Amino acid sequence: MAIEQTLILIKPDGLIKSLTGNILSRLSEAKLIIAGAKVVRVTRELAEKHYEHLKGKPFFDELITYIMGDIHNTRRVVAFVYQGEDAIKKIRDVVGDTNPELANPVSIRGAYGRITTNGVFENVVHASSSLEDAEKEIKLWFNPDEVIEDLYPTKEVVLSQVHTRVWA
Ligand code: IDP
Ligand code: MG
Repeated sequence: MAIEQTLILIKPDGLIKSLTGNILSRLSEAKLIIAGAKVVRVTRELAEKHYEHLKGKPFFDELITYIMGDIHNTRRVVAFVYQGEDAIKKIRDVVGDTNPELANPVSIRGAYGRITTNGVFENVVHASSSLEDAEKEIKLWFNPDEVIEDLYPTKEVVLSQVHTRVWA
């Protein structure tokens, strides 16, 4: 079976419910390696790119508000790249169905997710659902140097006049 990589996000509800440790323990059942990890401030632009396939759905605006952290007052998610054999399916199995009420009760979403009165599925984590989605999502959330493996082709560019912050 092929080595794959997949993007996992601990969504704002997972963070404020203090579920990070539990979620990582459950994900470790898939016996994969972590190739990248970081805390990300979620801008509207990032949120809308991540969920662009859902534009036009009745829950889209609420979903963007949710992933940006505006509902839970925490504008951050924790992002991981997991890598290993059959990673996408293995992680999706541990994560469970999109709808937390239909998800297997022992899956992460089944155990910790809920449907809000606004109808948003607050399902605690995101996990890529196909190879194509994984590539698109990992490239969106991580720069090549933030992932410890060479996952996709890169190119070198010379940047001039780049303004960046350094420690004072
Ligand atoms: P996935 O996260 O299982 O891959 P997607 O269809 O890609 O599911 O949807 C992205 C996210 O949008 C879901 O995780 C969930 O938070 C939300 N969502 C999806 N479908 C619905 C719905 O029918 N009602 C409310 N929220 C939904
Ligand atoms: Mg999806």
